[in-house]
Amino acid sequence: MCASASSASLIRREAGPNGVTGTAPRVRERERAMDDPHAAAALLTAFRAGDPRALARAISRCESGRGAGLIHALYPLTGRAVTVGLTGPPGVGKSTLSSALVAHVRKLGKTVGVISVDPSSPFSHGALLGDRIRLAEHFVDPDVFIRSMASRGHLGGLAGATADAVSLMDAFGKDVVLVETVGVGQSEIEIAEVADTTLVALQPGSGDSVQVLKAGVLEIADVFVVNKSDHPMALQLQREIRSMMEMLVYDAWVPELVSTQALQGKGIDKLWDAIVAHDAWLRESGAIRAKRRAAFAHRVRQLALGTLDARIESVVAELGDDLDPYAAAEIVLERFGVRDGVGALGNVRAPGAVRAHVKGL
Ligand SMILES: Nc1nc2c(ncn2[C@@H]2O[C@H](COP(=O)(O)OP(=O)(O)OP(=O)(O)O)[C@@H](O)[C@H]2O)c(=O)[nH]1
Ligand SMILES: [Mg+2]
Repeated sequence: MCASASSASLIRREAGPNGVTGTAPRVRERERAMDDPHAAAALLTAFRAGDPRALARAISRCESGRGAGLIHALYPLTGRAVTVGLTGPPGVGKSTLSSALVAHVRKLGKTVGVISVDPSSPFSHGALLGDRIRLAEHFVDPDVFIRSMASRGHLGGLAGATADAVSLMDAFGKDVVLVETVGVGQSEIEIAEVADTTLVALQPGSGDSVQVLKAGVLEIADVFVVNKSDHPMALQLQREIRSMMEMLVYDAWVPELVSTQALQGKGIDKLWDAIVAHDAWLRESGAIRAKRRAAFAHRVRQLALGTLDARIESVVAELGDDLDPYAAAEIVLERFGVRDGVGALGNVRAPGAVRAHVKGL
């Protein structure tokens, strides 16, 4: 699990098809060639035949905003994989947990896809490298497909790029798809839109439980993972999470709380059991339909808004300075055929269902 000389060389070798280096000239050349319909058909054929290079190239196409045709062709094959999102603050042990989960799931004979998302900045390439080092032991396993992705620039934002990659891995036939993203603001909320089961990892002695309360993460967690449970404050954090949950009335699924020592592989079996339990509950209760419908709606909205956003920008750029914002917005909307004006729908309502209520409120 740690970075050895051999794992470093593996990372270099793997960086082409699987990795962060999607902009190499050879890749760009291949992408251009893909605009040729014969090449697109060949990619689909290779994908359907189970060639992992075709999966890597398909994800690259989606990342560069040219994946509509692929998703169109492959979407009917999706919906089978167990999809798991893993979020939490930097350094909590997400990649170590991912690696341990992959090892566990492989022992059960299942194939796995891992997506580690860099939600934001050019500064966190270090984090991506760290992810790759921790996952390096799995690079040689042909039944584990690992992909790092920076999602800026995708039409559908973080969720869009990641959702495409999840769809592709699912369609490719991976039994389990695991998405790791650093919990910074919006990204941890969005992860709940791309995976059926969301794990929120926290670490002792860091004030994490307060962050959970603040950021609305409580809403999205299907399983809380207290990692680094070898830390002396681990029990304290478990108590804090439990007492936070006691303040709520859950409509249906009550999040499970699992403690792990990812580095030593401890508690990983319990964590997998909790994932399976949640997945089974989703399917048996029928909740999976509503969940997937909401995820679908989110994805469509993001794609549509991403397209509109770019067009709105150019209309706004043409407007004079003498307009107030409402009048300006009316003009913009008219350009897109919306004649009822701003606020025709009344107050904007946040989409999505509320899963839990604070007791007594
Ligand atoms: N003591 C202890 N350390 C752990 C445990 N799990 C992971 N670590 C260490 O915590 C550090 C961060 O682990 P990562 O897996 O890189 O954490 P991450 O959440 O993926 O980090 P980012 O991707 O940078 O956000 C590493 O030094 C791990 O070895 C654990 O159970 N106990
Ligand atoms: Mg990581």
